[in-house]
Amino acid sequence: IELVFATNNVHKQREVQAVVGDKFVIKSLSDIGCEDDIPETGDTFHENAQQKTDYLVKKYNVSCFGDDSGLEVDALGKEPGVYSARYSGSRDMEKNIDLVLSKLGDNPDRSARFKTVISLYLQGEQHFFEGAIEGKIILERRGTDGFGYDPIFIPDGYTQTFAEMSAEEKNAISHRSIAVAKLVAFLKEKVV
Ligand code: ITT
Repeated sequence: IELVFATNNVHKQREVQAVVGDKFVIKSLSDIGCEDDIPETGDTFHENAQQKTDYLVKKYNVSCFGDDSGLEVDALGKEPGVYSARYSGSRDMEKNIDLVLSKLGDNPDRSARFKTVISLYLQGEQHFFEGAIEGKIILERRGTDGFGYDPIFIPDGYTQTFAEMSAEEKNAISHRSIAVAKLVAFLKEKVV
């Protein structure tokens, strides 16, 4: 079964292909010749994820899935949320992290979570899969691995930031891997 993943990130594509097995062939946007910048204009992760699959269903009539992720900081009213990639107005993550840290200041409420929502459109049906990991925003950056807000996020029960962990350690517990595991479990059950 061919499934289009609404991404151009080959790492994300390979990650899903590796766990889903050979009954599914995961194609990226570039694999199907789609160079469009699919709009992400929703107010929620669910809306944005579904915008991606709706777009592909309408234009290509394919089975497909797409994801949206971000960071929610409780003391900031769950910002940056769907604006995580461009919180400061640009995609410069240095600026985006600085903005989170300065808005939080020395507020003692540091609770936050990363969230991923995956939208799947398969055999005429819409499905969602969610993953989240709770944690805390620290006062200053620590670590150089990972991406995005990883240097300022420590998951609950750990002492290292996501950016101090190895990729394997982070992937074992991350919001994205939780959502992907749910997607893969669903797909495997569908096709026996
Ligand atoms: P695509 O939509 O093109 O796949 P993107 O950069 O928008 O790429 P996401 O929707 O997955 O990626 O995430 C949005 C932003 O949320 C991302 O730019 C990061 O700033 C932040 N983010 C998401 N997952 C993260 C993670 O695991 N660690 C740190 N930051 C993350």
